Amino acid sequence: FSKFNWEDPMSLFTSQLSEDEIAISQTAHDFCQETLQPKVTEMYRNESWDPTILPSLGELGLLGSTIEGYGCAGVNSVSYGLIAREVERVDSGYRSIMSVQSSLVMGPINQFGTEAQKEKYLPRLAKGELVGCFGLTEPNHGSDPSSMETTATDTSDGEIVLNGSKTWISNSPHADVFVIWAKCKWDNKIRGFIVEKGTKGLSAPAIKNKLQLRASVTGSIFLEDVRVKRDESLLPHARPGLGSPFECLNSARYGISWGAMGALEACISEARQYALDRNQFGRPIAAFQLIQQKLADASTEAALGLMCSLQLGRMKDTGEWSPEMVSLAKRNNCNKALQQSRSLLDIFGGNATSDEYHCGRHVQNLQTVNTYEGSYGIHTLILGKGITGLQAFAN
Ligand code: TGC
Ligand code: FAD
Repeated sequence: FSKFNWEDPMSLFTSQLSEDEIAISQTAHDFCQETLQPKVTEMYRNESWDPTILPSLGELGLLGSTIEGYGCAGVNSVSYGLIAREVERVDSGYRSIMSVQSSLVMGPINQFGTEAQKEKYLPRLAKGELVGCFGLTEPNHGSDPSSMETTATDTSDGEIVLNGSKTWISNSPHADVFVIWAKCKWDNKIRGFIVEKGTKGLSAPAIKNKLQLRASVTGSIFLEDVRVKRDESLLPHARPGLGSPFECLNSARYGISWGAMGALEACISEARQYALDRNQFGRPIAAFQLIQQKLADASTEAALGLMCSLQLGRMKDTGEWSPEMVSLAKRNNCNKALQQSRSLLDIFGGNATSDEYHCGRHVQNLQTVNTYEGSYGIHTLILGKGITGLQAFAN
């Protein structure tokens, strides 16, 4: 028998990854632990934005990493997942900063943009010189973006006028490049537009005093008669309708399925060490059965969740995946990470209250992670539709 390794219970990482994937994972791990981990508590306390994070991720080739060319690394989907796992091992908010830039901004520009748009934006987004954000959610329309109220009007002189508002938008207060989804007045179909910071009528104030994801800045987007040039702004290769924004979400949701497991692994590691170090009744609390059950349950869910994400990544890399598989992985892994990290938090007793320990911060963050990019309930219904053929979202 090979020796049991609690950090890799099913030997996934020693037996299932290529040398390149292990090297990318290790690079991301070292950077995240050496550079991001020491500053996360302070950033979470102050809800601050660190302008060095995206450039340093860019320097290592970790932004838009699956894109070929334009200064991007061109790695496979499994590697992208491994990067998300390492970033979220530190904080879900950092992973948000990274995955919005990669999957939700560089992704649509690469997939649906013109050559000129790709050359203009992708190399600088890949370096982290430009910050991107993705505006789909609106104050009155979150789970149901098809009812969005933001509009695009064609002025027939080559310009588009955008009006509306978006809310809960990661990175927006610091964004240089806004990918905005709007309903076009000429055919009532949703299309994507690139809007640059500084365009008249565009503003993106921060939403302050969040209880979760405080290390990632989140904001609104207001568009008041924002005029853009149609050939510079419209993403022309996006299929009119919701299919194109959902394609971006498929990639981000897949990354989140890995990331949530990274956050849970961080909680397991910290709770295990705490339980070994903390004595009550003359013994380490790790020796008590109730504590061991929590660690066993959490380790089992992390191992199963990682196997699921790895299989999905392999299917993405061979093109044999489906959006329902993404929903299964996103739904399961986020929810299991939330439940199990919450259970592990009990191990810290009163110290669960202190931000000296990271588990409580992960629990807070995972509430959001279980909600954005399609809530647990919405992914339940996507799977329900896949299983029965009947949609239950609306009448
Ligand atoms: P429905 O009629 O089912 O579909 C509309 C069109 O979209 C196509 N489609 C997809 N295409 C690709 N991938 C998918 N996963 C797709 N799902 C649907 C579909 O084929 C159809 O195409 P067509 O050509 O026939 O028009 O759509 P619906 O309006 O009934 O909505 C269904 C529902 C509820 C599943 C959907 O609206 C949904 O997923 N809601 C959740 C919204 C959401 O996830 N928002 C995320 C906002 S971004 C974000 O949260 C970023 S946080 C990032 C971070 O910080 O990490
Ligand atoms: P609602 O849609 O109002 O849902 C409320 C509850 O009702 C949920 O539990 C939901 O599951 C349930 N529900 C809704 N419809 C149904 C139904 N048919 N059947 C059963 N239950 C249902 N959006 C972006 O566009 N870009 C971003 O960068 C972004 N970043 C975010 C960052 C943070 C920190 C947060 C909190 C959110 C972010 N979002 C972003 C928005 C996020 O995607 C939405 O919050 C999410 O999609 C849920 O929408 P909602 O908040 O409007 O909730």
